[in-house]
Amino acid sequence: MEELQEKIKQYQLKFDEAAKNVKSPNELQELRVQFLGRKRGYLTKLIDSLRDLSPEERPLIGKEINELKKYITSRLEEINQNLAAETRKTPRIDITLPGKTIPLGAPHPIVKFQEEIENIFYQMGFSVEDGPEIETDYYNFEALNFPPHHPARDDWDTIYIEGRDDLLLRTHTSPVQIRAMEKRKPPIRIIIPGRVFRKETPDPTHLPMFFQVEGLVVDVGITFAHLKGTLESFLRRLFSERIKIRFRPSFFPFTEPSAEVDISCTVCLGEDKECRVCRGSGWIEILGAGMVDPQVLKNVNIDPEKYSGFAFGMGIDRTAMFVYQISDMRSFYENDLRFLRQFLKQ
Ligand code: 2U9
Repeated sequence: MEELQEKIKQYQLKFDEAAKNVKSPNELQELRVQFLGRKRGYLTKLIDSLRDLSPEERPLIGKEINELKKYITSRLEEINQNLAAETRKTPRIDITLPGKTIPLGAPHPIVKFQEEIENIFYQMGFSVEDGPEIETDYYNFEALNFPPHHPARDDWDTIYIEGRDDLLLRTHTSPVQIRAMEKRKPPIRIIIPGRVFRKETPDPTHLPMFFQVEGLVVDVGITFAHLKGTLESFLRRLFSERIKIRFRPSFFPFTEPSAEVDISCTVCLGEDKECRVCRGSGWIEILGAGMVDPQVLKNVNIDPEKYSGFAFGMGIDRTAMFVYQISDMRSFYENDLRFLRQFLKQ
């Protein structure tokens, strides 16, 4: 009987020792089977050996075995709880699961299109400049030969800064060319893409903020032929070698003579009288341009007797609408991912 009591003690010690090293539910299960297993568990063996005891001794040892069993059962449960809490703290990672896609941003279609334009001019020897979006009346109008209070200003529906009648949101990127000519002497060959602002109610073809690209070339002996050649090669690179190009006389305060540039409709090739893009005319108006007015050169201290220049302007959003056949300019600014994602693989 003493021998059996000693064995019970030994098993308890053995259990405590083994319990310390349990680190996983699997190990816990092994321990459970080792001690409480129905067939070969240590406790089952102890119970079997009760047979060798006298009927007086049996209840005594039986009780001790039962207590050990209760002890082991409650310790196993305790360890089980601890392991579960541990797993909640450090969740196991299933490395066989497919990875989560991290959504990546992408350049806006207008930005991509602007970069395409920049690249073409860059390869023709132009550099890209930028300047302030908030401007003074002088840089936005006066230096560009808009006389004060002249009705021509009304065509540029200007947004003024409240309480500051000298400050406005630039209506075109032209003030940047004025600033560039103030800083540097010719030769000048620059383009200026950027945001411009006009007091407009949004509709499919007008927005109070849109993008423009303007260009300026000033040097000795620049003629209208340079203007034509530069714009023709730009337009053929941007659209297609096969387009037709025509120049129509026009008027801008800052250029003389001035022209508007049309390209043949890239959608119907002039063959669809009902074409939504060119409205059946076969032509799309794409650029404004002209020879820099001598007065504008004088305003920045460049001698118009020695130097001449040409300039041009184009709406980036408006042109992107033709290229991608978008019927409402507002689509570019609504941040609808279904719209934006269509440009991802262009
Ligand atoms: C300087 C001298 C001349 C820039 C020019 C245009 C013609 C033009 C419009 C195109 C569509 C604006 O976005 S739009 O509404 N622009 O037609 N812009 S010549 O001429 C300049 C600029 C700066 C110093």
